[in-house]
Amino acid sequence: MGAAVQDQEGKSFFRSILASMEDVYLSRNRTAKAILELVGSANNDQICYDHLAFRTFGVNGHGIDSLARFFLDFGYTQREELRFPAKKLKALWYSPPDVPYLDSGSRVNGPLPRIFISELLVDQMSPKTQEIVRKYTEISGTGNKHAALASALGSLTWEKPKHSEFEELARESEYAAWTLVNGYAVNHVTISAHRLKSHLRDIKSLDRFIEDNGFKLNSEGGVLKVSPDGLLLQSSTVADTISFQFSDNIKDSVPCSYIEFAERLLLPQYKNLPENEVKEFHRRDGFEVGNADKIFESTSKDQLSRIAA
Ligand code: OOG
Ligand code: NI
Repeated sequence: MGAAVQDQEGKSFFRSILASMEDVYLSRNRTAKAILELVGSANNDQICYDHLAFRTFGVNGHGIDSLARFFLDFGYTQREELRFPAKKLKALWYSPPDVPYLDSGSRVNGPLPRIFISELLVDQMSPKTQEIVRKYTEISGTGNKHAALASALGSLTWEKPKHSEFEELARESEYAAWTLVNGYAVNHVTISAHRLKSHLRDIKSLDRFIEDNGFKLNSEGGVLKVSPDGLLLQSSTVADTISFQFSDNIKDSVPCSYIEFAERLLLPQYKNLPENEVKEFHRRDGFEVGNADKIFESTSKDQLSRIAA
């Protein structure tokens, strides 16, 4: 890890930034906040983040690289690319450096999360969508160089759009509309189910617990998303909405963020390992296009309207 700089609480500079990104996320997303408290109270407050996810506009340096640079500077390693042709998206994920953490460390002070960053393939969008996206990324200027800072502050690096521009984007790509109003804000954090200590470590129990407490899960393709190898299990809530003041003075609710759950099962070669010897690297790593494709829908109108109903 590059910077060993410690803040007054002895937390590394890098973790302080993660903590600010998390603060923004918790302040805007009451469902995520409530679920973290609920799961935390059932688990001695021991929650590990499997990954954090971000969305970007893949145009003129505002895409994945703009935010990835920050994580690479702090020791992260770029891993596989994922493609979503129908959604016109591309994603990359990054694995964390092997750094010490307190055994009692939870969330941003626990094991460092993987990072999942996606981008809209802007060149493949309609002329109208391109025009709007290019307008705001141009207004941003060199804002792309400060993506991590924008995320930690919860600021857009461009001006607020007009309501009609948001609607125009939403017709072609809900991802584009989401990114226009949320910018580099954390799209979701993911609770590592298998690292929980209670019975909730089984993702099916965790999903039931969440639903029994009155929260709606993203039902796209079934609540539980399972990778073809059967080893990566994921589910997520439906995004919260926030009231957004557009530049033309129209106020409307827009989707913000959601929370995800992931259980990574043991790789076949380690499946007989005694439980107390199991480390994260013995488990299925990475992401899965088929799962991710459905998790993206956590911010979609379809899923949001199920909540309102
Ligand atoms: C990301 C959706 C994919 C995963 O873990 O596969 C994902 C997004 O909604 O931006 O989170
Ligand atoms: Ni995710």
